[in-house]
Amino acid sequence: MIEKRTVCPFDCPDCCGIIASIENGKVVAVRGDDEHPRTQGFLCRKMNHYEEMINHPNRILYPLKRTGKKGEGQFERISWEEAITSITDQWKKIIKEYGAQALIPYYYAGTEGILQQHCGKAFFNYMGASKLVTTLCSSGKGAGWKAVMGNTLGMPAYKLGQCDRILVWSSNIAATRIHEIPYIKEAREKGAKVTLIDVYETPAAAHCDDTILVKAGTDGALALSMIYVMEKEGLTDHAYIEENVQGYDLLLKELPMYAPEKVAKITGVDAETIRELALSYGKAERPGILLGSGASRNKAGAMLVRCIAALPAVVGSWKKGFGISGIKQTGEWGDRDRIHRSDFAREDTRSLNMMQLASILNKEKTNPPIMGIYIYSCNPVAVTTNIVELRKQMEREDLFTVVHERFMTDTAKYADIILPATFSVEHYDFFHGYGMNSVQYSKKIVEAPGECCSNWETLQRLAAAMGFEDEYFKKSEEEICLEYLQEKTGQLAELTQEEMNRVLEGYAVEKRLSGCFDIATPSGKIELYNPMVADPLICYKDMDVTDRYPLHLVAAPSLYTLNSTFTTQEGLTKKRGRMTLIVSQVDAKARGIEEGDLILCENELAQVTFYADVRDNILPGTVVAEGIYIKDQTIDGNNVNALFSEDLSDLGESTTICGNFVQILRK
Ligand SMILES: Nc1nc2c(c(=O)[nH]1)N[C@H]1C(S)=C(S)[C@@H](COP(=O)(O)OP(=O)(O)OC[C@H]3O[C@@H](n4cnc5c(=O)[nH]c(N)nc54)[C@H](O)[C@@H]3O)O[C@H]1N2
Ligand SMILES: Nc1nc2c(c(=O)[nH]1)N[C@H]1C(S)=C(S)[C@@H](COP(=O)(O)OP(=O)(O)OC[C@H]3O[C@@H](n4cnc5c(=O)[nH]c(N)nc54)[C@H](O)[C@@H]3O)O[C@H]1N2
Ligand SMILES: [Mo]
Repeated sequence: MIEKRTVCPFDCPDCCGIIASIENGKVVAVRGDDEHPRTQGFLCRKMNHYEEMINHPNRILYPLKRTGKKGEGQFERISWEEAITSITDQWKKIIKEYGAQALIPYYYAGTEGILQQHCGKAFFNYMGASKLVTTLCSSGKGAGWKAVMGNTLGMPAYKLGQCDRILVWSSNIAATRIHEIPYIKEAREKGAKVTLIDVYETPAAAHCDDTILVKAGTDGALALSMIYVMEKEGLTDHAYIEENVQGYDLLLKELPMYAPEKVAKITGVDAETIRELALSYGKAERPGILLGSGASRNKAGAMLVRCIAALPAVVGSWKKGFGISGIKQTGEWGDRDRIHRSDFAREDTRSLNMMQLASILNKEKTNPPIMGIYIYSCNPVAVTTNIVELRKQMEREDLFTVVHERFMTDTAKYADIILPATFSVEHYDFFHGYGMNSVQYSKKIVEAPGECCSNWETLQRLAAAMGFEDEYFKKSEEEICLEYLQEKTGQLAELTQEEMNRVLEGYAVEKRLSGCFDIATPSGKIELYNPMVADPLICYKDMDVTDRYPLHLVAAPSLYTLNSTFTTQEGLTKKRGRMTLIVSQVDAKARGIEEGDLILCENELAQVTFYADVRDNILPGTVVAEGIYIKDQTIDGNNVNALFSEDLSDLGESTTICGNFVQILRK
């Protein structure tokens, strides 16, 4: 048996180091890498048995051609040669008849590796296909941050350990940010109080001193009310504001609207709790916020983030490097455009938003119509929105669908041709975690089973058959990775030779940032007033609730799965349990619903059946669905995403999967 170093490829801030045990050319076990600077030998419950996923009997090992109806999942094996010829013949036909923009790639973060995640951009830019706007995750949060802080980096996560007051805001750290927990523990041991602010009491509460439940989407009002109290109590830092903050004078005039008594009605948080929260935050020497993404996934999500971003500005804690973590907290490692190849793109190419896939595929809505889609590293039929309509569009007989996958996902079932994809241990790639400022080269450590092929090598085969002549498409993935890592750009330029040698050997190398950054906005100030955006001054924006659909529906992560990844792992899905909707006792009682009842959750888009999980630790008016259930694991064929619209956030065009409304009734 031999051991090789690798990295967790999945979409999570942590980017854990892994040691894989290999026997007879197969990964037979994995453990955390003790030498990883941050994750230090730890792996989450999902990754402890990565080998089971890699060696799973249901893996797709050969190219497949559809034999049944779209969506049914019946396929037969074909050769790679036949697959490549059928795909490229069809693409050439589409390009001739409709133009290259009738084709679109569709991808997201099945793997976080920089090459394998983004390599399709070079290919489809070269082709001239429609571009995809990739806002499935937290672009609203990013845009809100940018509107206030410009390109300033957030607080590095390790600084949470030095904070004397912490707000874990809209993040289920027990599921999604496990490596922040030791910092929070460290701070608590030194006496810091830690408060969770969420719409329901998640498992993250076990790592906090108390929980404040807030009505979904109203956190902006809560933050502004905290500013109201801190201003009144003399806890704002006027000298800092004078020099570094733009628009506070304008905000002061609006603050009376945000008195705790008024905001209590908006947020469901009582006035006394708001006051206490504000006082403890305002009095802290080193206050820190760990901001997750949930609260930003609604139509006013970027504005909500702008309000929260104002908190460290008005108390002046940024000057000591204490502010907000969980957001843009890593620098760039190298020049990503080496992979994206925007130089291949044509200027007049249209861009289409991935959250609106059902509309994109609707020939009446998109002109020229989309006639071909190439989906890789993403499972849109399970993870995006408006999926009842999406399935209908995916059934279009004249839509040519290629899916590059590892498993027979809900999406792959709609493919005309499926191509078999590799796991991270079977291809070359490089990573840099989004929660920690590190870089790691991930070598191919075992041969792929069957005829599985990596994202890049698959595109190379397609490029050859399309007649793409640029030399770039002839480079091996190992070559691309090594050239990228050895070009001295971004933070790669700051590595010593010794550190670079470690990177090339496959170790993660971390660069610790101080957290004391210059404000990188156009004005050089923190912009509570930003004249470049639609609502220049930060404010609270109301949600449009209707009587018909009075409950705010929130999608939240599960401890046992990662989006739709890991839904193939029987052990994990068993622990995750059946598909439930978390409902408050008040809302349940009002509808005669009891724990475990089958309930129908509905709005204008769909009706979805759940089991009721009735709790007292969620505010009335909000219902929560944890995790993504693939079709076979749902109760009536639909998961929660059937209830989410294609609406986008105010800035950043992000998904609004935490901001739609529903009604529930007992079945
Ligand atoms: N186990 C596991 N780990 C994961 C993932 C997973 O699915 N499972 N997903 C990965 C991905 S893709 C991402 S983007 C990251 C996300 O990780 P984070 O950015 O840390 O965010 P989440 O934990 O997803 O945040 C969701 C939380 O926000 C809460 N929330 C929703 N709306 C509101 C609101 O209006 N106000 C407040 N205060 N809270 C609200 C939800 O109840 C939920 O607890 O995690 C990654 N890690
Ligand atoms: N209800 C609900 N919906 C959500 C969320 C939620 O919490 N709740 N979270 C949202 C968020 S934050 C995100 S980021 C998205 C995530 O949505 P996606 O990016 O679609 O993520 P996954 O569902 O994990 O699916 C990734 C797919 O990529 C495949 N894959 C993995 N590695 C490779 C590879 O190397 N090559 C190829 N070709 N394929 C590969 C996997 O088999 C898997 O089917 O979902 C969003 N949707
Ligand atoms: Mo995400």
